[in-house]
Amino acid sequence: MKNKILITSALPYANGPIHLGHLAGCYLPADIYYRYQKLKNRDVIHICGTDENGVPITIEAERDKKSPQELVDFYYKHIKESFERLGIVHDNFSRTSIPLHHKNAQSFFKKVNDKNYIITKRTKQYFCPECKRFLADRYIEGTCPFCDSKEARGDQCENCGRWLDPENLISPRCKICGGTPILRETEHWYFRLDLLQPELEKWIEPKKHWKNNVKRFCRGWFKEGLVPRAITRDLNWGVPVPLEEADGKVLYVWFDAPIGYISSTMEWALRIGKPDRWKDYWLDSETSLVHFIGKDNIVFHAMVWPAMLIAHGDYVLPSEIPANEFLNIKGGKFSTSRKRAVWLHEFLDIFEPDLLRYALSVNLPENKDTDFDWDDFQKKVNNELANILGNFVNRTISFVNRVYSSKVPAAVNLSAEDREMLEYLLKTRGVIEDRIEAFELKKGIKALMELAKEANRYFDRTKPWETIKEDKEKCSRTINTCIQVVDGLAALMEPYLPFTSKKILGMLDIERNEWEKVGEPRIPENKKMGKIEILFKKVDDERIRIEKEKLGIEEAEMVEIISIDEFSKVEMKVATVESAEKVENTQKLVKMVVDIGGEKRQVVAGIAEFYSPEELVGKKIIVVTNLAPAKIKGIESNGMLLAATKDNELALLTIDKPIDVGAKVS
Ligand code: B3M
Ligand code: ZN
Repeated sequence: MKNKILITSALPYANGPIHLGHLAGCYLPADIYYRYQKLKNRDVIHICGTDENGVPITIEAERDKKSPQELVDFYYKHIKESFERLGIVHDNFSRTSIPLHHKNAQSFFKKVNDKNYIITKRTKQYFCPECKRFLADRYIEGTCPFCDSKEARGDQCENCGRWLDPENLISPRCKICGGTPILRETEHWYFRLDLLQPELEKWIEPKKHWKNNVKRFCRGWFKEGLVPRAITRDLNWGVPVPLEEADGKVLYVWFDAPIGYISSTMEWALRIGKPDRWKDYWLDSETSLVHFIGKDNIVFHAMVWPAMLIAHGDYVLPSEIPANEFLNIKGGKFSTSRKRAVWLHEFLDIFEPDLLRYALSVNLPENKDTDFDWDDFQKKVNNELANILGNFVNRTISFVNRVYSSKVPAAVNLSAEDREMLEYLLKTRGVIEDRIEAFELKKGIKALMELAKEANRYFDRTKPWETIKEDKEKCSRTINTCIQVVDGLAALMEPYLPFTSKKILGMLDIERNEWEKVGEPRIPENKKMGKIEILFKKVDDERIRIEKEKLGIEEAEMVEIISIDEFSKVEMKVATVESAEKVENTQKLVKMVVDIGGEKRQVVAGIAEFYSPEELVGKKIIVVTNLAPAKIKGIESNGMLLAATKDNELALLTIDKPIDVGAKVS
């Protein structure tokens, strides 16, 4: 890792509040990474701001019956405050509607234009006869030509992530009136991605360690061959195209938005009274530029933006693009436009910020989509934060208060056991460092929780409540060791749980954490403790019930509609169970051999609590036969049987009149 780090997180559109999906996608990971780098005393800044231009804003403004300016003013403030409440720290949180950004984006465009990376094309564009206007990207919806999603927008399909041109859509419709648009001639400016493909490929080639989702995307695009893309729009809101002949046109929002990273850094430099400071990052090839984004932004950050930077020529290119998958809410996608979400500001009206930071950190969609679930949230808070982490800190400090009049006892003659505990602390620091540097933040927080578990075990094993009577010296060094671990935990949790970390520092009466000292006994003998506090209040069932009910209304609407084509990809057949046995050392699993008609398959299923092996043999059941084989507890399962479940009941699907084994189900 280079020593100078410029962290950005995707600029959220100022068209709605922040929800948990946004946070898990990039804002929380960026903050964890930033706080960690700060603790390591690196030269690092975190830059963000709201994305306030383009169609995403005008559409929402029309819907809300507000002017675009009113809308962005409202959400800029709203988003900034929500981030602050969650403890997300930005060195600068800017907006792309400010004059500085307009000027900067225009000069970027001009330079790229002067270098002949931009051409004009007269093309036909959709015009709505009903609304009497050209329909810029998101004003058109239709069917995605790649994945068949019915709700693809004119600029991008949210379902498959492809970047689209409005003309690509099948059965286009006007988003304002629902009518069918017609094609009319207009002129637009196109960015020559085609010219930049060779250099882009060369640039991406060595990024071997990048996540698969990013590399896969790029490979796909290169294979198809890049083509010039329109970077202007017929719209009256956004950054005007800085050319006389482009009256009434603005830059496409995805052209100006990433330039916003530079503008925000410039604004920061001005604000701190060192107007040239931004150059130290953007103009120095020694800067590590790290873009935290969600997977729907990959194409713009890993292809279009680097191509823009190469074309421009002055600035550093991204070093890292950690792109997370999606956090779903019980199987459905969070979405601002569809108003189905758990909103950050509402969450924080009820719960402490660190509860959310923890629940999201241990469940980050780093390599695959994950789910947010209220029951799971409750378990994480009560069973992990409160019962493990909170418990250890609390039992240690209350012991000091009760037995040692709130003063840290001495650590004389540490035993092997005590030293092992401190070594475990030091080792955990190393693990967390390695994981965070590798953008595996989830593993970092898990290592922290393991440390808290180990610390509780150490406390239980050394039994200070007994040794205080029998072996006072042992008791004293045990508690001293525990205090050092509490201090170490405070430092190691700071990137993830900054509010809790601060509370612990208060309880230890210590000014600040020192990352590099974690593992050394930093808290001196006789140090007087501060005021003790409860770290985590448990979340009760009633609260969870209320939250689930709030979502429950929306849950019904959440059933995803799929096409017949998607459904017919699933091959199901009638099968008979030839033999069945319980899988040893498991409660639920049964291993079966089933005949699916001329072929025998081994299938493992979690039905032991509902059917005995004897009951199963001879039964005719329905099996999905074209699933990729899976290993369940190390045993290969090559098929999935169908069953209905509700409230702890399970019934296998079968046929209601005789038919041959192997018959297809559809
Ligand atoms: N505003 C998209 C989004 O919020 C877009 C990101 C811009 S990053 C330069 O998902
Ligand atoms: Zn699509």
